[in-house]
Amino acid sequence: MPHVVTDTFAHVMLTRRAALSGLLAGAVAVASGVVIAAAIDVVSPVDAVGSEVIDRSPGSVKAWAIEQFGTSDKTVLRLGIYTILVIAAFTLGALSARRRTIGTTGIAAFGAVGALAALNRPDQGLLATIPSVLGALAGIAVLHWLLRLATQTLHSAPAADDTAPPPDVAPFDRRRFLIASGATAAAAYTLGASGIALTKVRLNNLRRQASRPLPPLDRPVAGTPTGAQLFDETPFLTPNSRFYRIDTALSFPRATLDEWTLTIDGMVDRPLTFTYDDLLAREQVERTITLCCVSNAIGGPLVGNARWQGVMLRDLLEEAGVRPSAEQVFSTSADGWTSGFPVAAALDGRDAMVVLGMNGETLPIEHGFPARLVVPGLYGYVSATKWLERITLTTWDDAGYWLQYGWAKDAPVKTQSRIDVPRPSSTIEAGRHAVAGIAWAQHRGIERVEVSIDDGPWLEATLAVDVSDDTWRQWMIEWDATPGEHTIAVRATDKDGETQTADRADSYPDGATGHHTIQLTVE
Ligand SMILES: Nc1nc2c(c(=O)[nH]1)N[C@H]1C(S)=C(S)[C@@H](COP(=O)(O)O)O[C@H]1N2
Ligand SMILES: [Mo]
Repeated sequence: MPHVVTDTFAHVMLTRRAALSGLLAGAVAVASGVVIAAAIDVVSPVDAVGSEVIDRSPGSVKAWAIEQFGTSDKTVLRLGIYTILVIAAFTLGALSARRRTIGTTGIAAFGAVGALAALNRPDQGLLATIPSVLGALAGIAVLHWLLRLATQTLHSAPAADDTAPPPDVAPFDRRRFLIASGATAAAAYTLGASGIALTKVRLNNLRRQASRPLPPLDRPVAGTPTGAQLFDETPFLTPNSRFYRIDTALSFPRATLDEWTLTIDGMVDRPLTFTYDDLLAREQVERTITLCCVSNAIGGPLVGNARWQGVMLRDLLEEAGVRPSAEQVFSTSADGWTSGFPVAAALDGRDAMVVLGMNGETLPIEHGFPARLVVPGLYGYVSATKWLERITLTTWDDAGYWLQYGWAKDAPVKTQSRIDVPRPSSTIEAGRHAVAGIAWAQHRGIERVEVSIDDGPWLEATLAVDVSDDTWRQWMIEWDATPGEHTIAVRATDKDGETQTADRADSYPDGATGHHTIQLTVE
């Protein structure tokens, strides 16, 4: 029955063309969304969905993603979303070979998801649904157009005269379909590339604003004080480009300097609002403070040390007049992220700051331009709000972003230490070697660091100059390495006399514990 074979073959070919049509329609939809979003300066549908995924996924998943992928977590998320979109577009296209409504409904559903996600973002409005809606419409139109060209009448074999194609269905024209597909791919590519280019323009505009130099300091701090740097691998001051970045923002919040203000409100006598220039006009101070992430695994990279320039938070709070009933300093970012810490931490004399500059430069966008908070001794998730817009004095009834996922309300940083040299799992030559690293216990300070080799006695390491209780301290010890496999462990003691516990705990819910331990081979 050659007829049936032809039919089946024709069906397979049709399904393939339909799948390709779906893929191309999906590409046009997504690329249109990106370019329209960039043109009208709203969040792109993919980023909106990504942000919703971040906010809606369980706390354990989020913590896992940060621990697994660290600062690449966003790239991984985007790749995930694009993979799902490709598979969905392909499948919807293939299914549309038989029923067009499947493709129409499918693309419309994706458009609806994008629109709802955008609408749900704290800093976005109705306008943000337009890229999803127009993108979906473009996708549906392209899908129908390509499917019409892809359709081959199955019984167009010359013998079957009585099943000749109905007059409105032209026989399949391979050349036309290929040209149309190629043109669609080119269009999707052009749209996507324009979207990326427009997004870059926006980013460059932001960067230009963030490159405005800060006023000079009366008393700048010494960059790296003599004796603070014991080894080269980890600089005492982490350059901005190497400073870890952790946040939930897929694209930078849309704030321009002329519109930006910082408001202090809630349980205060006088609510205050500052413009960027207001803050710059105030006395500028600079402090070196180590910032770390609660998600940092033992030995992990989510810690950095920088010189922060800005104004003291307590000065602003005193001007506003904090009411005695206020319990929490609750802050909100331009993208709706929140954090909060006890009022005491802002007023107990520690250098809690509204930060405008980092390591002598205007605060980079990645780290919170125009302004952010930095509070020595507290993890970033309860205190270090970037793209800061509002500081509200309130009670504990308000819960910051991560508290909703079960992370601790009370989050002082835990005393930690890390071995940076030699590298874990490396192979080194027998002989004398420096074992070195960093230790931090912000607001309490580092008193002592000890190293144990192959579970031997704890040997006291040499400490770098004590710059301040709020900064990390480098440490170093000489080791006569003998051939074989070795284990090196480190532990620190803070100035309260508290020594790091050996008990291993995950970072959830208030920071990891345990001794950083490395294995290496000596030849
Ligand atoms: N707006 C905003 N601020 C934020 C976050 C965020 O997700 N959004 N993450 C916090 C967390 S968890 C940490 S550890 C620090 C990290 O600051 P950095 O990226 O400048 O290193 O920023 C804090 N500030
Ligand atoms: Mo964090």
